[in-house]
Amino acid sequence: MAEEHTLLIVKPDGVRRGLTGEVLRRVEAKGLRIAELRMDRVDRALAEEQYAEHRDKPFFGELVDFITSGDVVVARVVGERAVSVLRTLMGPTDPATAPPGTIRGDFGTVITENLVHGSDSPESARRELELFFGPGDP
Ligand SMILES: Nc1nc2c(ncn2[C@@H]2O[C@H](COP(=O)(O)OP(=O)(O)O)[C@@H](O)[C@H]2O)c(=O)[nH]1
Ligand SMILES: [Mg+2]
Repeated sequence: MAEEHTLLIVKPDGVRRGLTGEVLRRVEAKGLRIAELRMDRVDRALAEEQYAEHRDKPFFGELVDFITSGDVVVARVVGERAVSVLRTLMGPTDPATAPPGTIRGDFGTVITENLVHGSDSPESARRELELFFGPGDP
């Protein structure tokens, strides 16, 4: 058993399009558990910290503008290998080529508006969960 915690964000496009329930349904149906959940608004400082690894990328400004453009839903998701299981449910970054059956593959075409964020490693998950939920569980 290797239960992990990871951060899920339903991005502003997902919330605006009424897909929050669909995303959470898939997470729960897969067998992961939603341990904490809230609707939130990401300010620029938090967005820049969350996406610090992308600071020098050409799309950084667009990414920060987008994630701060509307309400998001943030969740602490827990379960066996939760980090990689959530990433598999999400699908690859570009929804235009993400396979059908994945969240990104089923609901989008534009890379900036790819519906969901999920931590990419247990280390990222710890860092990002602390940003959004404060110190606490792993
Ligand atoms: N416009 C644009 N946005 C990108 C590109 N690569 C990544 N992004 C956006 O930046 C977010 C963070 O990138 P990354 O961590 O590499 O992807 P993720 O972990 O699959 O979300 C992605 O979810 C996309 O919304 C790109 O080449 N162009
Ligand atoms: Mg990432």
